[in-house]
Amino acid sequence: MKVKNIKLTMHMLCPIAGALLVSSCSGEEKKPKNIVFIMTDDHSYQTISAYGDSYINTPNIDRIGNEGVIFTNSFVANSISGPSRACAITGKHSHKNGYMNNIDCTFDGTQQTFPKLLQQAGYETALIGKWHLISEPTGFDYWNILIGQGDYYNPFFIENGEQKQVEGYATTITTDIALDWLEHKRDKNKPFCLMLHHKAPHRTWMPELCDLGSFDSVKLELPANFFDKYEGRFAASAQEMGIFKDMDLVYDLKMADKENEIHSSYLEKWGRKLYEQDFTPEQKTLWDAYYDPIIADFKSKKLEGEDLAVWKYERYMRDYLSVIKSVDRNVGRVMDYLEKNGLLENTLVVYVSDQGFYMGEHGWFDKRFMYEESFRTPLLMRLPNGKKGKVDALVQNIDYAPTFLELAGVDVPDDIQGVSLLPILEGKIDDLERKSLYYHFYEYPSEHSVKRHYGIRTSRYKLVHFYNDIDEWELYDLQKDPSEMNNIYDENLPLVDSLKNELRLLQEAYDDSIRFSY
Ligand code: SGN
Ligand code: CA
Repeated sequence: MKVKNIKLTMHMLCPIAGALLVSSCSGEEKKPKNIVFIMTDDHSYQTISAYGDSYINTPNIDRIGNEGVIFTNSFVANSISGPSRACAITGKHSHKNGYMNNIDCTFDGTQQTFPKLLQQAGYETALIGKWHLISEPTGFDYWNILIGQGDYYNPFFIENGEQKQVEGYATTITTDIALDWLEHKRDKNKPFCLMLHHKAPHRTWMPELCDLGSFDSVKLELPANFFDKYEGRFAASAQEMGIFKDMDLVYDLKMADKENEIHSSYLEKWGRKLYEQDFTPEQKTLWDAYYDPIIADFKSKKLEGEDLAVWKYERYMRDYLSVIKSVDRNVGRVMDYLEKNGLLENTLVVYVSDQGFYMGEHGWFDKRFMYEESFRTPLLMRLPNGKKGKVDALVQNIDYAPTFLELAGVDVPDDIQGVSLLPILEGKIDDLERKSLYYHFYEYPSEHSVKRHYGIRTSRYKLVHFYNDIDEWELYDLQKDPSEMNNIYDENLPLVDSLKNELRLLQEAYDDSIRFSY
């Protein structure tokens, strides 16, 4: 057992300390200026009830949106973890912040970021949880980060440079550390910016022990395009992120039978990675008590073809939803803390994911594509005494940085490419002047084989160019075809020219040097 004897015990939360902070503030200081920026990893908007027709009830995440703004058209600039995070903290597209992919990039920590600018303006800044930008975090008074992707169970953290293993479950531990920082570690005389960034619900979707089986009796309906044949969409047909063909029975779906009879494509590559998970004996007993009967039942069924595909989809969904249950519960703990300590009235609370995720649409898991499920990301922002309701404006993750800076009264540097959402949050405007969004994904060749592509999305249309080892264009009318099944690029619509023209203008405006003649 490698688990070190380090346990984080949450101290009794003291409501009085926080209350003092607010009551000692002058009127001016009472204006909202703290920032709690919660980010999850791969959380789909399809699994947040504030976004409507959801697979799961998420009352605590919903609360942020119900008491604030639910952005219904929120997108990323590059749908993959490190790059998305780099866009968020710099307010710039990938080609400007230099972190284009998760494979061979290291974030240049000397560059301008919003935490640094806030820190220079007198903020106390903290980063807790997933970081994933390789270089050591800069611009934080306190940081306590997971190593790489981090583990769900008994994860290693690096606290201001010192490595420690903490017993327990990542989402709960990350929240414990954040609450501990809020209560005991920060300088309470300063405004603060807390980046609370969870590992969950990233692959391999390992639920917290208390949540195992929570969704086993829920009826799940396959997305209408689960058996997509990718006609007219070459890049989509070339991917390796299919639930049926690429999701691994042992590695992803935990069917690690003790008889070692279930074999899968990943076994050679990864070994029985799940068994290598650093469980404590107590954790392992509870884990096996849940999965062993499922493994036995699965083996007895001898499923094949479509039946196997549906079984994999359902197992994936049940695990994923159980992981979200813990995320939501822990968001509730943060909201309760802020409320009990009088901090909700002067804190902007933000809930986002680093990108969206496929819940079986097109037959997939994972992200990367500029298709809606992964290009979109949930965004809920609660500004005290601010606007409440849904906002349809096209917003992007490069907008968080200028929003936070404007809230803090810091001048937004000219080289930031995003736009502040503060006027929307304050109810001063309903829309931005921006009429289209730019996207660029670079991580190919790589895991899941999603080709390099860039594109433009307006409120109605999406034009995408897949390049590098292919040269394919796709065009969708999102009003008529929201699931993006029908590529109308070859219909020679006059629309193509105007969208290409707008795409060119965006590439010029954002100064993206990848410009093809089109
Ligand atoms: C890991 C996962 C991939 C995932 C990437 C990027 N494989 O490599 O499935 O697409 O992370 O995810 S795993 O076998 O290690 O789980 S990201 O959210 O961090 O960008
Ligand atoms: Ca991610």
